Order: sequence, then structure tokens, then C-alpha cells
Amino acid sequence: MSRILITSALPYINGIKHLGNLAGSMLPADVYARFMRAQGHEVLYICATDEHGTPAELAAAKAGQDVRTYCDEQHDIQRRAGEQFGLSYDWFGRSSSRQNRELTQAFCEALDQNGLIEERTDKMVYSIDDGRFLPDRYVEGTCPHCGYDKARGDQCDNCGRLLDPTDLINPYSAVSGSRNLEVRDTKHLYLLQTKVEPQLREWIASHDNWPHLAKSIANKHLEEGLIDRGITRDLAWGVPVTKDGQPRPGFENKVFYVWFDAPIEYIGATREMFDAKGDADGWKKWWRLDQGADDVTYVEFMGKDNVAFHTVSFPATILGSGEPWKMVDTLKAFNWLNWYGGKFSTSMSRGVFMDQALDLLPADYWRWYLIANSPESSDSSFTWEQFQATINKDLADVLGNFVNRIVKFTESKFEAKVPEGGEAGPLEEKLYADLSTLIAEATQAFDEMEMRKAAQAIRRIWVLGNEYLQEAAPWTAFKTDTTRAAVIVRHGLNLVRLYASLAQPLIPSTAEKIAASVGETLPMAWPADDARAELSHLPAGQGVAAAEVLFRKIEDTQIAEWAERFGGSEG
Ligand code: B3M
Ligand code: ZN
Repeated sequence: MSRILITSALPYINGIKHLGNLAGSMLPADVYARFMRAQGHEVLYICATDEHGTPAELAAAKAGQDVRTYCDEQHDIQRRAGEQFGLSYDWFGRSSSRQNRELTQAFCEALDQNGLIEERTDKMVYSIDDGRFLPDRYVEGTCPHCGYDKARGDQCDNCGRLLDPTDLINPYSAVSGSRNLEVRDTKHLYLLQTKVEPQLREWIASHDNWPHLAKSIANKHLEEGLIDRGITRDLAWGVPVTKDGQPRPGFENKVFYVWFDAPIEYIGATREMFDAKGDADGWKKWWRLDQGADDVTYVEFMGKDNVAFHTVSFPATILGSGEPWKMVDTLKAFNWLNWYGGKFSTSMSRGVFMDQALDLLPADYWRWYLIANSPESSDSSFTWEQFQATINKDLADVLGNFVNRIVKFTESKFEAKVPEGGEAGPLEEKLYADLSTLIAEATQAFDEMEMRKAAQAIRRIWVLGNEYLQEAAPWTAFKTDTTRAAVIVRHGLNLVRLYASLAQPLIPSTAEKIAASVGETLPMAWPADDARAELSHLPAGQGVAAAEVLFRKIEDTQIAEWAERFGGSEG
């Protein structure tokens, strides 16, 4: 048994997340956490809302709320949506917590003591009418590259280029619309990443086991070379900047940049959890190498746009601190899940969002589709047609049908009990062999975080069960040889049991119903690759009871209605 620490990239606080966000970090992290727990490992799965930065302040202003109230509300909304999607976090924290504030300040002070922090003077856009600096998204204007007139200070939404607020033509304040702006000098803290570069290179080089996408993005950033990075902003909402535990002179009206404190919240959230349990030092055995974390395996899940922050910036913070922190062992990154070939967009409400999805169908339908079509080796696209086909075929026809058919047959012909007697024949021997190979494949795929492969192997296991039942035909055997029929039915019911245990990571609520139909409860142990043993668990005489319909087929009329409502169409 090992100790596995799992984090998912922290969903940003500015509104409920869409299915693309879910597919690219939180959901696969949950699937992996559930798989590891089923294997008997000690798992700590941590997530949180990422609450600082200009998008939070601006979204709060738009909602007419103060930013603290806005974050309180949005945090609860996201926590509930996560629960409803079956995301089995051990803790869902908040980057605005006291714990994260203390850790963030302590990291900066440690970096400062190691000579890795420098005060530099920057030129920034200042709004005279608003009486404040306008960092990042607080200033909008015309993009110097494409002429789009609503480009934001950090990026142009039209051409996608990264911008600096001072690049904008005809800039105006996003707060007041005022054009009464000037460029002023302002002091900021810089993290001297250039000085940490050798250590960072060595650390990344020692991790050639990372899945391909993460590794290639990390290397690309190293090739481009590291630059010193501004880690403070002229904002009111965020972690205040300190020196020796006091407000840092000249930085009283500044806070840390959101990307500085956000990853530290992985640690902060762990501390929130142990504090809530009254175990103030408990977090250390997960995060401090000198306090027991040296036997932890740490895995991070995230979308590809977050990789640089997790392979370069955050490690630079940790390495630069000179302190014995647990660092990531494996980093699993995802490409985009698109919406009909275009992007999901929070600001343009394009696509389906987590709350809306659950109004349409239960979580397991979405979980299966999103993992089976995971944007792993390339971007993938959501379409209603593909969603309908996947659900109807895999879940309704193959899995749901198998379970109901065999359990109902047992109810009608074997008094709703696992029948005894008879010996396995050639068909069963073949089943053992094929199944053992597929179980091993599924297990390896989950181990390697290959989500699509894992789903594929599981689908093939479901298909194999259907083929076995078709060929063995217990309904025919029953007429002439009830002992033979008993052997087949017993194998069929054990397959149902096996399906429940294999389904736990992917479709956990359905796994519970499937298990219950053969008298079992979750959690169940992950199956071994020995199918002969796996198909002999259910004791003869154990009662079975068909579940209500496991999956309802999605009708064409529903698809038409949803496509209309959510704008699912090309372009
Ligand atoms: N909040 C992801 C995003 O909103 C960002 C991840 C932080 S992980 C420490 O794009
Ligand atoms: Zn542009």
C-alpha cells in the first residue's frame, strides 16, 4: 500500500465551470483517485477554488457584490456542483484561506532570505479618475496586432496574443470606462527565476517519466529560457505582501500575483483540512520531506495551458525556498475538449456548464462520455450526436442491458439466488483467459493515467460478457440442462459483480446500483488479473434483485432540443 497525493488544477472562482474544464483536470483526477483507493492505497485528493486576481474582482463588480461575498457564494456553488458530479475530494479548499495566506507569505520571505527576490520599478497603466493602477484585465483597448477594440490588458480574445497593458492602443479602464489614463512607475517584487534555472533544469531532467504532453511543454519552456517574474500586483484583493511578518514597506497597497499563491494552495488546502480535524501538524506528513512525506507519490492533473506554471514557476518557488517540500512526481496534462470544433467559453456562455449538464442527465452519463473521449493525445470535440451514440451504445445497450438481462433471468428461473452446482466448461475457460488479459490492460491503463485506454478496455470487458452470454445461451440450456444453465448464470452474475468493481472509478453511482443488484456494497476491491478467481466470488444462494433501469437511452428529440437550447452546431 502506498500513499498517493493527487491534486487537480484549481478551478477559477469566476463562475461555474464548463464540461471542458471538468474533462481536463477535475474529472480525470477523481477517476484516478477512486482507482487508487479501490486498489487499497491511502489517497489524499485535494482541490480548491482559485479566488484571487483581476478576474475575481471584475466578476464580483459585474455581479454587484463585494469580492469576499462573491467568492463565498461562488465557492459554495462550485463545491456543490463538484459533489453532484461525484468528485470525491478529500478537501475542497479556498485559496483565500488564512492557511494559504500564511504559506504564501512564508514562501516569499524564504525566497527573499535566499536572495531570490528583487524590488524593481515597472511602468504600469494608471487611471486618474479611478485613482488606481489597472493591471492585467483592468485595462481594455485596441489590440496592436489585429485591431480588435475590446482586447484586454493581458490577452486579446480575438487573435489570442498575450499582451502587456501598455501595448494597447486607445486604452480605457474596464472599471469606469475612463480614458483619462497615464503610465506611472510602480514598484514590484520579482522572483529571480534565472538564478534557480540550473536547479530547475536538473529537476526536470530527472523526471523523464512524465506523460508526453506535460514533458514536451515543460521542455519547450526551458528551451525558450527562463525570465525573472513579477509576483506582485497593484490590487486590493489577494495575499498581502510582508517582510519579517509585517506589511512590506512600499507594498501596503499591493498583493501577490494570483499565479504565485494559487499553486501554494495545494498545500494550503491540505492544511485547511487537517486544521478542521484538529490535527495542526497532520498536513506535514503529506508535504514535508523531513516529516514523513518522502514516501508520498504526488500526481498533478491539469489542462495544457497550466503546465508551465506547474513545471517552471511553482517548482522555482519551491526549489528557491531551499526547504524540504514534496514536489510533483508525475504530471498529467490534457488538451482541449472543444465545443463543436470551437472553444467552450465562460465569457460567451458557449457550451454546457456543470450545473446545466446535471439538469439534463445524471452525472455518470457525462463522466463516461468525458473519460471515453478524453482530450488526451489531441484536442477532442463534444457533439450532441456523438454524446448520444456513446451513451446509448456503451451504457444502455452494452452495460445496462447485460446487467438487467442476467439478473432478471435469475429472478425468473433461479428464485433470485446465485445458483450452485456444475463445473466450468470450455466456454468459461476461454472467458477466463480473455478476461484476465483485459483486466490487466484496464489496470495498467489506469495506473498510467491513460484514461481513454482504460475506458476502452472496460468497454471491451462489457462486450465480452455480452458475447459470452449470447454464446452460452442460458435461456436455451435451461430447457434441457438446468445444471449447465446454473453454471452460466453463476458466471453471468459474477460478471455483474466484476463490472461493479471496475465501474467504481468511472461511474460511481451506477457502480453502486450494479453492486446492489447482486447483493454487494461499495467500496469493492479492484479485481486481480485472475478472472477465474474473480468470477467465483459470489456465494451460492446469495440473493439478487434487478435494479431499476440503469441507463435510459437518449432520444433524438432530446438531442434536437438540447442542440437548439445550447447552440450546439457547427461554427
Ligand atoms: N485557476 C486554471 C484556470 O482557471 C487556474 C489553475 C490554478 S492551479 C494552481 O485556468
Ligand atoms: Zn488581437
